[in-house]
Amino acid sequence: MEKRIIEGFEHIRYERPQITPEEMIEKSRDFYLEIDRRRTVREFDPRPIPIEVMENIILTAGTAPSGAHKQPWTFCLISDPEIKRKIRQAAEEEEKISYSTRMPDTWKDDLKPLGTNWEKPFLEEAPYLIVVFKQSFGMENGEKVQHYYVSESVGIACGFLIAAIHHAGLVAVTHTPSPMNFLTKILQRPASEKPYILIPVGYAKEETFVPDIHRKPLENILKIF
Ligand code: IYR
Repeated sequence: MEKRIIEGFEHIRYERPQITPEEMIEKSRDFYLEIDRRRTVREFDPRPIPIEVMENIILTAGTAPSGAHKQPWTFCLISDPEIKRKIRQAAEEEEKISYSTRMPDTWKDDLKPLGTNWEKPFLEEAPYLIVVFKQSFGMENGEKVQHYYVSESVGIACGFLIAAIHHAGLVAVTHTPSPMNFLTKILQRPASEKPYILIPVGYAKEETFVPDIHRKPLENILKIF
């Protein structure tokens, strides 16, 4: 492999993809059309999924760019029914309070088209839960390691994760019970990590309906200069 030393650090040659503008148009469109079929699904088929699929999905998330390449994320993969039960119980306790007293009516009105409520059966029904933790700082050989742009980095990794789940033929719901510090306790994560998002993953239930919602058209999301 061709190497070069830049400011004292070894760099390796980047092999750029060989692709024509025509191929680029086709590939970018195919990718868009595939990603556009993704829908958030809250109802799962209990059919098991090979763990290798889940490992590949998490490897994909781990390819995301991150501040100073610190990779400030931990993905907890849960299939243990007892842990899922504990997570559901704790999440529903918080959500019950949120829906009844914490969330203003305007927020609940915005959620009506999606049909959500405090009940979260998917936390037990999905074959896997992925709980993503963001690492405020790292620990290496007992030493604190500074992390940068932690929320941005973990958010990008979650985007990759959600795309990988869809690409594997599975569905997910991005769930953010609030507050979610109960996840730190149940999963016994260190104080350097904060729960970021909880993503149940599985096959969609055979007969599933999703809200009839639409994406903003290009002219509403793109300004060309
Ligand atoms: N966390 C709650 C409420 C909720 C909030 C938003 I913003 C959503 O897009 C969906 C749900 C829940 O999970 O029900």
